[in-house]
Amino acid sequence: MSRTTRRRLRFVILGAGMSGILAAIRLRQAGHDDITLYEKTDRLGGTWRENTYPGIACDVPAHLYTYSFEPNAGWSRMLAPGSEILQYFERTADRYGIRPLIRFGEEVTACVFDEGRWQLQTARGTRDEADVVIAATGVLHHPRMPELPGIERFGGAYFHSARWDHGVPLDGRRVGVIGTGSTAIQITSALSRRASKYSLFQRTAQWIFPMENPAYSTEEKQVFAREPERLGALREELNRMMIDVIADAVIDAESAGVKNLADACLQNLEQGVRDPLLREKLRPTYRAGCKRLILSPDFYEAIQQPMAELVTESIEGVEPAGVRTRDGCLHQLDVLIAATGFVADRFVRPTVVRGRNGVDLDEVWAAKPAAYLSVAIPDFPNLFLLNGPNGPVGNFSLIQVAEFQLDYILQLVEHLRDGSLREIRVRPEVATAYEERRVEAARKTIWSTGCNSWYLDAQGVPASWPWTFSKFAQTMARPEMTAFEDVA
Ligand code: N01
Repeated sequence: MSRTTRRRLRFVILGAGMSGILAAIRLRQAGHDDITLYEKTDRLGGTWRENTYPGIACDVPAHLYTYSFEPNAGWSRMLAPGSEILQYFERTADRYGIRPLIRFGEEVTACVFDEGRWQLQTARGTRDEADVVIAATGVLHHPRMPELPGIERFGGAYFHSARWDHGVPLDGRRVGVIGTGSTAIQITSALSRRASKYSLFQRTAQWIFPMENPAYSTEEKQVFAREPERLGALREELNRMMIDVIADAVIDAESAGVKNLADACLQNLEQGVRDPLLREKLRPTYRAGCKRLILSPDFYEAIQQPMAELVTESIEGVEPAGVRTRDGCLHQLDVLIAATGFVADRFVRPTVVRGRNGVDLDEVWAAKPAAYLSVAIPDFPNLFLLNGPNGPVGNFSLIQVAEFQLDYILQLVEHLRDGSLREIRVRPEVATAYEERRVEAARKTIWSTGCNSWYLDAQGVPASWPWTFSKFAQTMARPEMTAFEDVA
């Protein structure tokens, strides 16, 4: 088909976070011009709009958490703070003219495939149509609240880490945080010196990898701005480090890399915690890397502050004055924060998605969410996911992951544009075989060695890409078109 007779495709992107903005930019660059992003809130930025807790920063080096086509010479630190990251996305969206494509305050509630097109409806009643839908709805998006008997009687302020109430004063107050995931660790580093009493309620101890977080000097930033090749070299170096030291190590529970990680974490614990009793409380009983590895330069210092207390007794309930633990102790608090993570298996849901012949995504995913290469689902033609189910999560930069996935999707979509395919449907048998291989490999990873984490699906299998990063890059470089079928 000649360029002039190519189909003009209409795209709808769900969500204006990191991957939705990426999709809009790259679709435009590929020559598509009929694009709408639906964003349920009034601001872009996804997770970085929602998570504003004290101490928030990315937990991969910021120069990797950057679009490849939009380097940022100005990152202030190795692990840049969340506010800078949000500004980066806003700036990038403006620079590439994406904001006018976004319909803010419009939550897509239904996507129904009918006669070759997706019919969409929003909570406000807007109806729309698209040839292609890209779900860029994020992963860790639905806060998981703990069950706390008596919480309704608590006299202080109570909220989830992703719903931070900035009206609540913290300085000089008694602050309690539930959880020891990446979020709680960052909050602890930021708050344990500010509170008059800081209580960290730990259910499970965490391995902490001692990642330094140096500031970039003004001179360094100037060099990065002047000499893009220096910035490129830094990015490459950080990429290699993250892949070699973490990402490729954790996929083999018996690898030398995993042992090195464990040694570094253990040394950090032994040298970083002075009080032997506290050290034992902080010592995990599962293997390093089994939960998402926590990278922190200063958590152990923060939890050893005079006003900080690590509470390892389990929580019995909440009373007006604070949290009562099983040993009978009342931990009096003014503020209680649930840093208890997210329901990690929702993806595009609760949007109702119906594919061919009325097949309901919620039913297809009843046992667990799955997608071929985490991008495409049988019976849901021309619907693609970014950072969808079982994609890479092992301390990768999700921007890098989304870029690979998007390049893959763009190649698929080319078949619609040039008319060689009318619909892009992944063959069910191919998707099933892929998922079987993935599950088998996932069982050999360090994530599968006996801890509990948000990486595990309902069957206890790690919901992640279980192979090397280079295998991911190779697989996504070019779609295997025999995996797909057209309209029968
Ligand atoms: O959540 P989590 P998170 N009673 O699920 C505990 C990303 N992230 O928000 O281990 C008591 O990891 C739970 O205990 P246990 C990053 O990918 C990125 O911290 O299940 N405790 C655990 O300690 C990260 O992995 C950045 O026993 C309860 C904690 O709460 C992901 O987000 C920054 C409990 C939850 O940990 C999620 O991290 C921060 C209960 N009822 C986070 N329920 C970036 O830099 C749960 N817990 C991009």
